Amino acid sequence: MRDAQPTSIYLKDYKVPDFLIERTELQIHLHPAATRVRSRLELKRNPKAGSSNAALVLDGQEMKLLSVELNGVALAAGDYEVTAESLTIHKVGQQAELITEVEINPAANTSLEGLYKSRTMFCTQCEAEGFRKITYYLDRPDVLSEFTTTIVADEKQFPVLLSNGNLIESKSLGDGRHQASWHDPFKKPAYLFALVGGDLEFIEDRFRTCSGRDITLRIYVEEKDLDKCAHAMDSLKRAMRWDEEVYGREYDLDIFMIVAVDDFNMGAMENKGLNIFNTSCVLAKPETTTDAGFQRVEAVVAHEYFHNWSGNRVTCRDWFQLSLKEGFTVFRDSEFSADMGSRTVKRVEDVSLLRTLQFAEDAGPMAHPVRPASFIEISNFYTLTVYEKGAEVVRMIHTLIGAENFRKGSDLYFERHDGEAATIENFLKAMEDASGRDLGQFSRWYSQGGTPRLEVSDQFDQQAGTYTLTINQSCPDTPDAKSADKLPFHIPVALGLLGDAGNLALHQQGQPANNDSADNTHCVLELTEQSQSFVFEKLPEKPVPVLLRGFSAPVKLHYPYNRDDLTAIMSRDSDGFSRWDASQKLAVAVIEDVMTSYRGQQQGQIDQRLLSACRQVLSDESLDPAMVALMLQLPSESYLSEIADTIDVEAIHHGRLQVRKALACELYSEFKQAYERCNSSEAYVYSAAAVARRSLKNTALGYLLQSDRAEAISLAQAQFAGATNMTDQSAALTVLVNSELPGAEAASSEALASFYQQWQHESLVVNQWLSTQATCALPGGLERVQALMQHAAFDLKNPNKVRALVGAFCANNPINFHRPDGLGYQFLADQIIVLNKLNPQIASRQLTPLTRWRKYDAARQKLMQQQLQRIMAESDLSKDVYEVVSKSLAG
Ligand code: B3K
Ligand code: ZN
Repeated sequence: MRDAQPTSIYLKDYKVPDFLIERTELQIHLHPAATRVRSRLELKRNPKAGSSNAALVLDGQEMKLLSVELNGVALAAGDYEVTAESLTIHKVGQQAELITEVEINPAANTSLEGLYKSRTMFCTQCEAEGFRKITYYLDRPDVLSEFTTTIVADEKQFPVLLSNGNLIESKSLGDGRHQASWHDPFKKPAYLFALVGGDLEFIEDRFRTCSGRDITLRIYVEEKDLDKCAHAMDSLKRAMRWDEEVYGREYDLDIFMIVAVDDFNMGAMENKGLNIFNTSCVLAKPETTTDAGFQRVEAVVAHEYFHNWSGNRVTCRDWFQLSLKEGFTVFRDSEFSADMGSRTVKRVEDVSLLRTLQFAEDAGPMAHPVRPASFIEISNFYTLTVYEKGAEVVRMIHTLIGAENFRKGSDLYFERHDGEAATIENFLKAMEDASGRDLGQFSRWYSQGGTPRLEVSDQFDQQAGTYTLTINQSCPDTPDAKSADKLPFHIPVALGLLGDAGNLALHQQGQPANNDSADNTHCVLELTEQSQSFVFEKLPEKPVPVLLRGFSAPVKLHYPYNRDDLTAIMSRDSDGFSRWDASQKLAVAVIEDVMTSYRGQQQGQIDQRLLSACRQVLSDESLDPAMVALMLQLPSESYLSEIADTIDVEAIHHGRLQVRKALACELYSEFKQAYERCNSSEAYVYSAAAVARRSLKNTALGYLLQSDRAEAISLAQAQFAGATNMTDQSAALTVLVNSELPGAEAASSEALASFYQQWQHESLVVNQWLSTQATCALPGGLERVQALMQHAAFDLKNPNKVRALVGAFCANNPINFHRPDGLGYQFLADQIIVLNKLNPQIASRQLTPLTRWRKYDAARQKLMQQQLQRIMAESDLSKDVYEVVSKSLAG
């Protein structure tokens, strides 16, 4: 919490540290309210620092300093200076040994940053700046040290004591306490430190690395969760193998541990050798976990494991470089998931997320470049831009230089910077050196914020058989720069041309013919100018351009497709992503028709082309059922809001719903058939094929319940009652809860009660139950959520519960959250004000929906601003909340 106006930190002010810490020895006596931390640091002056007599300034917060000893001499109070955020010692020589002792209070730590209690165990979260709540330290990622950690605790209450690296000693102290010592041979910054103490059980497995070393793998959980670890363990082994095969990366310690904790601010954390996970990202079994949950576990386990190289062995010089590890690692985990399941499905999921949420971030008041130039609170910059857009930027490098050069570049990067704290320039340089390509212009993707916009026009010369595409690029204003001051990006635009019978051969003027390539119907144009034309020759007919195949760049592309063009792409293009994208564009156009009628208080007509395209997709049994499901799912209200200039909450909700209902009624028997075709009684397996079938089945069920046939209710009830896995059970619950059919209300209440009765002891399943109700779009949403806030199952101190109820309601229930009287906004502000004191990171995250006020009508804008101002007037605002609220209100 702050005492003065928080200040910004700038990338341009980066300075190397004055001191380095060669070795760090910690002795930690765990006690809920009074943990003692003794730290022994071997310091030396940094030869690269300018000053040779600078004072030693250590970061430290929220702790009681008990003693300071420098080179064997206890310091008197006058020899050092302590503030709320630092410990300064003025006279320090070339080398020094510093011993400090502090006392901290983990039980009172509700921010879940530093050392804290989750249920009965102790655990830590240090990234980005949590280590400074454990001891005084140079808490910055470019100070890498060799850590030895001894943990002392009550033997009965905390039989398991873990830290990074290898266990070097473990013994009983004979007085009811025991201790364990861990040594991590790899130098690391403090943000990768971890400690766990608790009454935990584990499952164990082994992995033999490519060079023949045997690694012990353990997943630690509370005893009740031991039956939910197998999927994470399998995922871990697959990720380890994949990283060897695809990146040549081998694991380096003798043991790799994962610990599951229930109170966690995000998904998981890549601490060296000791990953700490939110239970939601590690526990999975068919009865309690949906397919989406299984997928998330696989992806997050892989992501954190991949950080061992992209993040830990090569770390970041400063927090502005965050995307160096996060963008790259998201790209790595997303390729891993693509290889494990369906590549096209994974691409569609990633692009949907990016276009819905990252594009909205890019257009909002917190927009920032992939490498921000400044921040007030770094925790606010673990964003979709740094992660997902950062991954798209790495993907574009992969597209531009090709898979082989990309691998050479990553090898070079890891080899050059192993054991170092690197920058984004270092990464780009390795890619340039490996490929011989100049990425100078490309690097603007890291420094210019906002989503570029491409305007495409075309011209066909029938006689000459030439087709000219002209692409103009621009990028809107963002807080970092005005549109006019932004320089053109280097943008790969993947392309195909579609003729009446399929994809046409491409002969690009001025380019060598690519006759020997396996596919001469696909190419990647490189846009580098503000406006550029590309000419294709020898075309027998005017083609439909299929632009941005595979979503080759994170941009908004505008081309005047007509609806027949879109149905042609949907049915004939060779790129699965583009077929899906065309289906979404068509659906958007049709929903927009209905929205226009809704505004004019007329009954809208649904364009028959959408109905017949959906009918065709539904009946084509040769298609991957997962893709069929994705093509049938209408664009979400959040996506429709993102692409709107001004968000018309009611028109979007009712327009989309009307199209959904029309499809449900008109295609009832097709949906029913698809449902039956995909409904199997075989035991649950988690495989791409089985997930795909369940996805289509449950998408079909969703439509059936939006039809006018009351019989659909018994279908959902039967699925709910007979389900042997959570995917089917929760899908049935969700469709019942959202149905307006006669009889649905009673069926829904009954199902909700029985679901809770069945699963009340499974916290993660209860979260699902909370979310399902929080996102129910029927009238009365706020009242339902307010009642659930009082339910025994809810706990404002647990981030998963907050996300499941408050987060789901405010972000994913627009028609109820944005009710015209503003009570939804007031509700959110009430929660933020309480959370600001309990857990600033969670408070600031939950704020997002209010920050988007500029996109709404005048009346809503005013109501949202009022709530932001109300939060701003609170005393004791955390830096996290202050930054987001002040930036949202500014300008
Ligand atoms: N690196 C962590 C995120 C830490 C967030 C700190 N506020 C998890 C991840 O991206 O893998
Ligand atoms: Zn990460």
